[in-house]
Amino acid sequence: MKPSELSKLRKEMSKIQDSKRYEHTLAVAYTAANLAACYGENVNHAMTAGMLHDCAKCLPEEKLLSICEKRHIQISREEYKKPSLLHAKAGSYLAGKKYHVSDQDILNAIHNHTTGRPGMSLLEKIIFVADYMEPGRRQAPRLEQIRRTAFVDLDRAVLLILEDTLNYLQDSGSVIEKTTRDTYQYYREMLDGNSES
Ligand code: DGI
Ligand code: FE
Ligand code: FE
Repeated sequence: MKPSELSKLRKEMSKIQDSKRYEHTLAVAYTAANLAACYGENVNHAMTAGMLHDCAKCLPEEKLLSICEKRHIQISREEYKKPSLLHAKAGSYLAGKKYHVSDQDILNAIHNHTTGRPGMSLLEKIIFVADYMEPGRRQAPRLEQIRRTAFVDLDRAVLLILEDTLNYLQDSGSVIEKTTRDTYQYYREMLDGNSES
């Protein structure tokens, strides 16, 4: 994706997203670009994935379900209960189909940006972390610590985010997708050993 194509994507997103979501999109793209520069990832790929990660966020739930059903994208029990989670998978599909992204790593970064996945690539981790820490986010606990950690230990930042997300979801009684738990377990075992279950 050339810089000129990136500016096309920006225009597209400004058309389909409300202003708050569009601000978030730009902030994720630039935060991801900075993390990419820090860790030696392709900055252009990071910008593209950041720009498109929420391209399906403004679609109604029925549309998210119908895109996934039609394209035989697997839908879990939790996703049927909370179809908004599907904006990541549907967004990845649209990034390829509608926005002509062919790089599989970019498509995966969009696909996995909400739940993460065990063994994420560098780009996937960058998008996962950028989505959570972009400057417009205000309400999360440990945000300052996570923002600092992101530039020195990306895996640790992923773990802190998953820990806080799971706590939040548990406290609010939300359905929790298995992948979110599996991703947390994976990074906890990787970083802190597997002494606890
Ligand atoms: O689309 P965004 O709001 O920018 O961010 P996102 O795609 O990471 O979605 C954020 C929400 O997703 C956040 O409130 C946490 C939630 N989330 C992540 N994993 C799960 C989840 N929500 C439920 N119900 N279950 C999960 O496993
Ligand atoms: Fe999202
Ligand atoms: Fe987002």
